Amino acid sequence: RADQTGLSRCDFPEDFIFGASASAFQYEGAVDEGGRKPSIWDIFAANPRNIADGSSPNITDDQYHHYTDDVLLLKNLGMDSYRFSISWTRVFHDGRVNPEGIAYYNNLIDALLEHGIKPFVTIYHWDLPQTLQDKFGGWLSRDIVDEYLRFADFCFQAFGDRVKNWLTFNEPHQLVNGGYVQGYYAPGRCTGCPQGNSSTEPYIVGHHLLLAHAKAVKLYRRKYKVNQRGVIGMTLDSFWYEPYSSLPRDIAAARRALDFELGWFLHPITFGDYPQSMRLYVGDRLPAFTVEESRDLRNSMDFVGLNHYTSRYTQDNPWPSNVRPGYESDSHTHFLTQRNGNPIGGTTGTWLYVVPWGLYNVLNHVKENYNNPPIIITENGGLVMLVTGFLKSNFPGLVDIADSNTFSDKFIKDGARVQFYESYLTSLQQAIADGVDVRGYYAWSFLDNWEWNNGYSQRFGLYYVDYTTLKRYPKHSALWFKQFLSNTKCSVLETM
Ligand code: GBH
Repeated sequence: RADQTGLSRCDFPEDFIFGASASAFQYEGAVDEGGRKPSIWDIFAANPRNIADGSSPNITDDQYHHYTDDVLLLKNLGMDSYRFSISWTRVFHDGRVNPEGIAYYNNLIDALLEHGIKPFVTIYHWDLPQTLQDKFGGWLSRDIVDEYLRFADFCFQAFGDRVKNWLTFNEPHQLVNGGYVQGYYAPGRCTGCPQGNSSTEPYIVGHHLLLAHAKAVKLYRRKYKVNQRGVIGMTLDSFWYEPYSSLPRDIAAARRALDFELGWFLHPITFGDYPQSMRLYVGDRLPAFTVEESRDLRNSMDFVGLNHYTSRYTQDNPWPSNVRPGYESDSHTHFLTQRNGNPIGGTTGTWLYVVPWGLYNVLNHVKENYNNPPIIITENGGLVMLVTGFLKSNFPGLVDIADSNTFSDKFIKDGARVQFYESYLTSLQQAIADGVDVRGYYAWSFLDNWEWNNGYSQRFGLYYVDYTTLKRYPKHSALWFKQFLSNTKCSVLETM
C-alpha cells in the first residue's frame, strides 16, 4: 500500500508548502524552437563523450509542448507549488527580448495559477548563453555580473506580477565544482582538462555568482518588492558531513567540509564575508569583497533554499596527495561512504546513499550557525537506477496515465524511492518539531529528465517518462505523494 506509514501533510505546519522541482534545460527540449539560442550546455552536450549515455538533451521531456498536461499532473498530485527555471537564451539574448520565449513562460505561469499552483522560479539553473561564454569567458569575467543583473531585472519585470517566489541561482557550489573543478559540467574546465585551473577559477566564479546575487536582490528590494511583495533567496546544495571519528581533527574537518560547500555561499549572504576556515585554507586565492559589496551581501536573502540529497563521513587529511591541487584539496578533507565496513546509509549503486538523519543535522547546522533563517527545501529525492530501454511490456502492472487518479497496484514499482521520501520527510518533521524554521519542501523531481552529464541514465521523477512516446506514467512514489497530500482533514474538529 502507498500509505503504509500514515505520514501525511497534517504532520507538518498548516501553511507548509509542498511542491515538485524541475529546471529548464533538463525538461523543456525544443532547443531550436521559439527563437531560443544555444546555451553552454547545448555546446557541452553536443560532444557525446561528455555525457554518460551519449544522449542529447534536445527533446528530453519536451515540456515546451507538454506544459498544459504537465500542469494537470501536478494538480492531480495535489502539489501546492512548482519550481522551474527560466531559460536565459529563450527569453533574452544579445540585449534583446524574445517575445516567443516570454509567451511560453507567461502561459506556463498562467496555467499553474489557474490551477492554484504557486510558481517558484529559479532565474539561473546553469544554462548560460553561449554568446556570453564566447564574448568574455562567462562566469570567469566580472562582466557577467551586469549581464546577469539585466536578465534578472527583466524576469522580475516580466513575470513578477504573478511570481512571488524567486531564487537567483541553483546550487552555485555544484555549478562551480562541476564546471571548474571536476570538469564534468559545462563549460568543462578543471586542472588537467584541456582548459582550466582549479586552484583559482572556482573561487573567481563563486565570487562573481555572489556579486550577481547581491545585486539582483538589492534591485528586487528597491525596484519591485513594494509592489510585487515577493520573496527572494538562493538555492544552496549541501551534503551532511559526519565526523568519521570523535577525534577533534575529524570533527574540525567535517565542519570545514560544510564551510567549503555550504558556508562558501551561505556565510557571505548572511554575514557579508567568506567563512574564516576558507580564508585560512585558501589564502589570497580567495577574492575579497569591498566594504560596499560586503554590505550588499549581508542578509541578502529572505529565506535559504536548500538542496539536500546525501551524506558522507569526513576525515582530516593533512597532506592531500590523491587529488588535483586546488578546490578539491584546499579543505584538507577526505570523504568516505563507510565506516568499519558499514555503509553510511542505504545504497542505490550511485553517489546517493540514503541517510535521513543527515537532513536533520544539516538543517540544525543552518539554524545554529546562521541565525535560524527560514528555510525552503528546494530539492530532495531518491534515485533508483532503471534499466535503459525499459519497456511497458516488462511491467505488466503499468497502466496508462488516464487511469492514474485511482489507487491501485498498477504503477511503476519504485518502492525504494517511496522509502526515501518517507524517511527524509520523517526526519524533516523532527527537525521542525525541534525548532528549525522550514517553510516548504520540493521533491526532485516531478518527471524523469535529462540528468546533466548522466544523461537519461538516472531517473529521479515521480513520473516515469517514456522518451520514445514522451508519455508520463506514475510511479509508486507519485501515488504515495498524492495520498500524502490528499489528507486535508488535519484539525481535530474536522476528523471528529
Ligand atoms: C542537483 O544537482 C541539481 O540542482 C539538479 O539539476 C539535479 O538534477 C539534481 O540535483 C539531481 O542530481 O559524490 O562525487 O559522485 C546535484 C548534482 C551531481 C550532486 C552528482 C552530486 C555526485 C558527486 N549532483 N554529484 S560524487
